[in-house]
Amino acid sequence: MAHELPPLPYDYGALEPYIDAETMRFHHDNHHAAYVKNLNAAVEKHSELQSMSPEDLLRNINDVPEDVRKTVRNNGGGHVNHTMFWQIMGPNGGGEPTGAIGDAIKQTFGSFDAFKEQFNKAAAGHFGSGWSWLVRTNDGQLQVTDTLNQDSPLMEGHYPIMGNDLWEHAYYLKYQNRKVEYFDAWFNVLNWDEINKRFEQAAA
Ligand code: MN3
Repeated sequence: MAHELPPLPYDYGALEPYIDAETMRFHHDNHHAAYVKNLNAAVEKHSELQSMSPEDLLRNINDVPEDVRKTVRNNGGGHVNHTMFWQIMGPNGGGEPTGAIGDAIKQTFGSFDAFKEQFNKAAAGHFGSGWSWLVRTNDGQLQVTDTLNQDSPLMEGHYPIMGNDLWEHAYYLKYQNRKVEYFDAWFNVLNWDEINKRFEQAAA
Protein backbone atom coordinates (compact mmCIF):
# COMPACT_ATOMS: atom_id res chain seq x y z
CA MET A 1 0.00 0.00 0.00
CA ALA A 2 1.41 3.32 -1.05
CA HIS A 3 2.16 6.04 1.45
CA GLU A 4 -0.09 9.07 1.16
CA LEU A 5 0.27 12.78 1.78
CA PRO A 6 -2.15 13.57 4.63
CA PRO A 7 -4.27 16.67 4.03
CA LEU A 8 -3.34 19.72 6.06
CA PRO A 9 -5.81 19.62 9.00
CA TYR A 10 -6.61 23.37 8.65
CA ASP A 11 -6.41 26.15 6.05
CA TYR A 12 -3.04 27.32 4.73
CA GLY A 13 -3.60 30.68 6.40
CA ALA A 14 -4.80 29.28 9.74
CA LEU A 15 -1.47 29.82 11.49
CA GLU A 16 -1.15 33.50 10.47
CA PRO A 17 0.44 35.74 11.56
CA TYR A 18 3.02 33.35 13.05
CA ILE A 19 3.41 31.13 9.97
CA ASP A 20 2.28 32.60 6.66
CA ALA A 21 -0.02 30.88 4.17
CA GLU A 22 2.52 30.84 1.37
CA THR A 23 5.08 29.01 3.52
CA MET A 24 2.45 26.49 4.60
CA ARG A 25 1.35 25.87 1.00
CA PHE A 26 4.88 25.26 -0.31
CA HIS A 27 5.89 23.31 2.77
CA HIS A 28 2.93 20.92 2.69
CA ASP A 29 2.10 20.68 -1.03
CA ASN A 30 5.67 20.60 -2.34
CA HIS A 31 8.17 19.59 0.34
CA HIS A 32 6.10 17.03 2.22
CA ALA A 33 4.62 15.71 -1.05
CA ALA A 34 8.14 15.11 -2.38
CA TYR A 35 9.12 13.04 0.69
CA VAL A 36 6.05 10.84 0.17
CA LYS A 37 6.75 10.42 -3.54
CA ASN A 38 10.40 9.50 -2.96
CA LEU A 39 9.52 7.10 -0.14
CA ASN A 40 7.04 5.30 -2.39
CA ALA A 41 9.61 5.01 -5.17
CA ALA A 42 12.08 3.46 -2.71
CA VAL A 43 9.77 0.85 -1.16
CA GLU A 44 8.48 -0.11 -4.62
CA LYS A 45 11.80 -1.90 -5.14
CA HIS A 46 11.35 -4.16 -2.08
CA SER A 47 8.04 -5.93 -1.56
CA GLU A 48 8.86 -6.76 2.09
CA LEU A 49 8.91 -3.03 2.90
CA GLN A 50 5.53 -2.28 1.39
CA SER A 51 3.42 -3.51 4.30
CA MET A 52 5.45 -1.59 6.90
CA SER A 53 4.25 1.69 8.38
CA PRO A 54 6.62 4.61 7.87
CA GLU A 55 7.24 4.63 11.64
CA ASP A 56 8.24 0.95 11.59
CA LEU A 57 10.56 1.56 8.64
CA LEU A 58 12.38 4.16 10.75
CA ARG A 59 12.43 2.03 13.92
CA ASN A 60 14.04 -0.73 11.86
CA ILE A 61 16.12 1.45 9.57
CA ASN A 62 19.20 -0.79 9.89
CA ASP A 63 17.22 -3.73 8.49
CA VAL A 64 16.14 -1.78 5.40
CA PRO A 65 18.08 -3.00 2.33
CA GLU A 66 21.17 -0.91 1.81
CA ASP A 67 20.33 0.25 -1.72
CA VAL A 68 17.31 2.20 -0.43
CA ARG A 69 18.27 2.73 3.24
CA LYS A 70 19.38 6.34 2.86
CA THR A 71 16.35 7.22 0.74
CA VAL A 72 14.00 5.65 3.30
CA ARG A 73 15.82 7.37 6.16
CA ASN A 74 15.58 10.82 4.53
CA ASN A 75 12.15 10.55 2.97
CA GLY A 76 10.45 8.25 5.49
CA GLY A 77 11.79 10.60 8.14
CA GLY A 78 10.53 13.58 6.17
CA HIS A 79 7.09 12.00 5.85
CA VAL A 80 6.73 11.04 9.53
CA ASN A 81 8.23 14.29 10.85
CA HIS A 82 5.95 16.49 8.76
CA THR A 83 2.82 14.44 9.49
CA MET A 84 3.52 15.10 13.18
CA PHE A 85 4.37 18.76 12.51
CA TRP A 86 0.97 19.60 10.93
CA GLN A 87 -0.88 17.80 13.70
CA ILE A 88 0.80 19.47 16.66
CA MET A 89 0.04 22.93 15.30
CA GLY A 90 -3.30 24.63 14.84
CA PRO A 91 -5.27 27.88 14.95
CA ASN A 92 -5.98 29.33 18.42
CA GLY A 93 -3.01 27.42 19.81
CA GLY A 94 -0.19 28.32 22.12
CA GLY A 95 -0.30 29.31 25.76
CA GLU A 96 0.74 27.14 28.67
CA PRO A 97 0.67 23.39 28.11
CA THR A 98 -2.36 21.60 29.54
CA GLY A 99 -2.98 18.10 30.85
CA ALA A 100 -0.48 15.38 31.53
CA ILE A 101 2.24 16.83 29.30
CA GLY A 102 1.97 20.15 31.15
CA ASP A 103 2.55 18.35 34.45
CA ALA A 104 5.39 16.24 33.05
CA ILE A 105 7.13 19.30 31.58
CA LYS A 106 6.97 21.09 34.95
CA GLN A 107 8.26 18.02 36.73
CA THR A 108 11.17 17.49 34.33
CA PHE A 109 12.25 21.03 33.49
CA GLY A 110 11.02 22.99 36.53
CA SER A 111 8.64 25.22 34.57
CA PHE A 112 7.19 25.71 31.11
CA ASP A 113 9.40 28.77 30.59
CA ALA A 114 12.51 26.78 31.47
CA PHE A 115 11.47 24.04 29.04
CA LYS A 116 10.77 26.56 26.27
CA GLU A 117 14.16 28.16 26.83
CA GLN A 118 15.94 24.82 26.63
CA PHE A 119 13.96 23.77 23.55
CA ASN A 120 14.68 26.99 21.66
CA LYS A 121 18.31 26.90 22.74
CA ALA A 122 18.60 23.48 21.10
CA ALA A 123 16.94 24.90 17.98
CA ALA A 124 19.17 27.97 17.84
CA GLY A 125 22.31 25.92 18.51
CA HIS A 126 21.57 23.43 15.75
CA PHE A 127 23.82 23.92 12.72
CA GLY A 128 22.17 23.43 9.34
CA SER A 129 18.95 21.60 8.56
CA GLY A 130 17.21 19.41 11.10
CA TRP A 131 14.67 19.27 13.88
CA SER A 132 14.47 20.19 17.54
CA TRP A 133 12.51 17.75 19.70
CA LEU A 134 10.82 16.91 22.93
CA VAL A 135 11.04 13.13 23.09
CA ARG A 136 10.15 10.38 25.49
CA THR A 137 13.34 8.37 25.69
CA ASN A 138 13.36 4.58 25.57
CA ASP A 139 13.74 4.59 29.37
CA GLY A 140 10.73 6.84 29.90
CA GLN A 141 12.31 10.26 30.46
CA LEU A 142 11.36 13.54 28.79
CA GLN A 143 14.30 15.01 26.94
CA VAL A 144 15.06 17.94 24.63
CA THR A 145 17.18 16.94 21.69
CA ASP A 146 17.86 17.73 18.03
CA THR A 147 18.48 15.67 14.90
CA LEU A 148 20.13 16.29 11.55
CA ASN A 149 18.31 16.51 8.24
CA GLN A 150 15.11 14.42 8.45
CA ASP A 151 16.42 11.93 11.01
CA SER A 152 13.67 10.78 13.37
CA PRO A 153 14.04 10.09 17.11
CA LEU A 154 12.30 6.77 16.30
CA MET A 155 15.60 5.61 14.81
CA GLU A 156 17.11 5.83 18.30
CA GLY A 157 14.14 4.18 20.03
CA HIS A 158 12.78 7.50 21.33
CA TYR A 159 9.25 8.76 20.75
CA PRO A 160 8.84 12.24 19.22
CA ILE A 161 6.22 14.07 21.28
CA MET A 162 6.71 17.44 19.57
CA GLY A 163 9.26 18.84 17.17
CA ASN A 164 10.04 22.02 15.28
CA ASP A 165 11.25 22.09 11.70
CA LEU A 166 14.62 23.91 11.55
CA TRP A 167 14.94 23.79 7.76
CA GLU A 168 14.99 27.18 6.07
CA HIS A 169 11.96 26.16 3.99
CA ALA A 170 9.94 26.29 7.22
CA TYR A 171 10.45 29.99 7.87
CA TYR A 172 12.62 31.78 5.33
CA LEU A 173 9.86 33.49 3.29
CA LYS A 174 8.64 35.35 6.36
CA TYR A 175 11.56 35.43 8.78
CA GLN A 176 14.66 35.25 6.52
CA ASN A 177 17.67 35.11 8.87
CA ARG A 178 15.59 35.92 11.97
CA LYS A 179 15.17 32.26 12.84
CA VAL A 180 15.16 32.85 16.59
CA GLU A 181 12.03 34.97 16.05
CA TYR A 182 10.43 32.04 14.23
CA PHE A 183 11.34 29.59 17.01
CA ASP A 184 9.64 31.87 19.51
CA ALA A 185 6.58 32.51 17.31
CA TRP A 186 6.11 28.78 16.75
CA PHE A 187 5.09 28.29 20.38
CA ASN A 188 1.99 30.42 19.62
CA VAL A 189 0.57 27.82 17.22
CA LEU A 190 1.08 24.69 19.32
CA ASN A 191 -1.95 22.43 19.77
CA TRP A 192 -1.47 21.09 23.30
CA ASP A 193 -4.44 18.70 22.99
CA GLU A 194 -2.67 16.93 20.15
CA ILE A 195 0.67 16.99 21.98
CA ASN A 196 -1.06 15.36 24.95
CA LYS A 197 -2.34 12.61 22.65
CA ARG A 198 1.19 11.98 21.45
CA PHE A 199 2.46 11.92 25.04
CA GLU A 200 -0.11 9.17 25.75
CA GLN A 201 0.94 7.23 22.63
CA ALA A 202 4.58 7.56 23.67
CA ALA A 203 3.94 5.72 26.91
CA ALA A 204 1.78 3.01 25.29
MN1 MN3 B 1 10.02 20.84 6.46
